[in-house]
Amino acid sequence: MQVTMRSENHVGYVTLSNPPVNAIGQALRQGLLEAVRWAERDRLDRVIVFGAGGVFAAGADAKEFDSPPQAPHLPEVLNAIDESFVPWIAAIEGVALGGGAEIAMACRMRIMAPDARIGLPEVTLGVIPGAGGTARLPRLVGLQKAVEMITMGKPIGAQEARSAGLVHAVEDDPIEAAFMVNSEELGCIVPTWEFHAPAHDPDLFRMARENLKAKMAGQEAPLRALEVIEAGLSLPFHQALMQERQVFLELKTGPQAKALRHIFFAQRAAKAPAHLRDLALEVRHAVVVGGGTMGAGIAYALLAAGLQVTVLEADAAGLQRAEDTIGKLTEASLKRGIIDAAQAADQRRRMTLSTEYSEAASAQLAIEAVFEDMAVKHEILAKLDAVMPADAVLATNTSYLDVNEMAARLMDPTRVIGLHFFAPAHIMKLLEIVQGAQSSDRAISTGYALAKRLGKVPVLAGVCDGFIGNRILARYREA
Ligand code: 3H9
Repeated sequence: MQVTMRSENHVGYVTLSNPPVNAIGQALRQGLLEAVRWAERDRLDRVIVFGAGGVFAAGADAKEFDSPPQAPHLPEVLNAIDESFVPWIAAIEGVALGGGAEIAMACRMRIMAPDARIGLPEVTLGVIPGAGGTARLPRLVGLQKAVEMITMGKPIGAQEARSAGLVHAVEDDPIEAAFMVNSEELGCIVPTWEFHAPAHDPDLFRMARENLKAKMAGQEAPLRALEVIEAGLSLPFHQALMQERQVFLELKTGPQAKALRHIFFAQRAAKAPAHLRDLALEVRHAVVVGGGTMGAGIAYALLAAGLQVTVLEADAAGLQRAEDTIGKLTEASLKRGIIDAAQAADQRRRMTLSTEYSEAASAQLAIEAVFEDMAVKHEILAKLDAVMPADAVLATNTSYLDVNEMAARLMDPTRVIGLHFFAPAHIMKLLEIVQGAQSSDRAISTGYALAKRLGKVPVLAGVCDGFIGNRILARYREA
């Protein structure tokens, strides 16, 4: 059962349960519709809907998008919630994305946990919201915010959602808070579909259109979403929903949505295989050898992920260059608002720059990122091998050299892997994990865990010239 219901003192508790992220497929839609009828039949005072496993719902089950839609469809289920005489309250933990956010918006009230996120990321899958998102969100937060959230697809945090008027409260325990809501207050809240649509603002749409053409060039869904929001403003609510649904269904089977879905599932499929998941060494302190462009970028990525980082360089000039480059990356993050001053100070506190290999003695991972010279790599790995704990992982960021040859001279070649970053290392998503002939499962697993911690997409490569990314690049250049 993907939707479970229970009631206590006339309060209904409806749990969405489709692990791991409560994706909304046919069974969940059916269960929700039955829950609406159950709550009405039992004349409950309110229904509190929440997700199992600390996640509200990650949206429609994108695995269903290749098949014809099966009833009941999400828009009709959500209309039933919105129009019900029993008020529903969404208690949001984890994420409420896409159809998950649309469920929440069809409820009379929304309460979010402080670390939860809500949003309509449909455009990132090449579609637009298909269950009322383009009609309900502008009614709740106004045009500007709705256009931004729907066309850019970026979820927002609880405080921002509260300021925007998308949620009514931010509480540590949203289910308990939903139980505590005063019945009279709840009874006074108008169903979302009865809210007035905001007034049309042609300038806002013109500017948004220009912005999208520049920022999301070539992508169909963001511009179609904009059209649908605009057209919906002058339509009665249920007609706005119908035109939205039509565009959603059209885009869903189109080539852009198919390609973006393929990328989404391919990236998830690239994570650690089951037999490697629990073997990783816990990395708290990492060493980066070489503070050039690549090394500094790697060091910054590790700092941004909360690790203690030591950068080793050959001499004082190298140290100065590394410090300057990392400093510039910090400044850029500060300027773009990715981190605040306190976080920048914390990153600086966690960084050490040194010429002494003894600084690596307490680290669990070292990544060498010096220039491509086998003799230099041998020397560095030997020095690390001598000072680091026996179970520490030694990684090379080489782009072309033979990882097996590097491992062969060490006392324990099983602890050597390649961790091939792409420039700029703190931004590019791909991380190639290069498996040597003798690399241990533990070392490979540590590579996967690091990729997850850094928010990167890991891809396992064998030892060969250029691994995967650079081989693709070579063919591309040839063509
Ligand atoms: C939509 O909602 C349309 C509606 O408007 C209209 C409908 C009518 N479907 O990423 P993870 C799987 S469009 C199916 O590794 P995390 C994922 O494949 C949707 N499966 O975890 C993986 O499976 P496996 C709009 C999904 O903690 C597992 O869950 N929503 C979906 O790093 C764990 O995922 C979105 O675009 C899905 N929608 O991140 C949100 N989502 O274990 C897309 C996840 O077999 N999802 N799975 O490899 C995300 O952004 C992230 O998955 C999330 C969790 C942040 C939720």
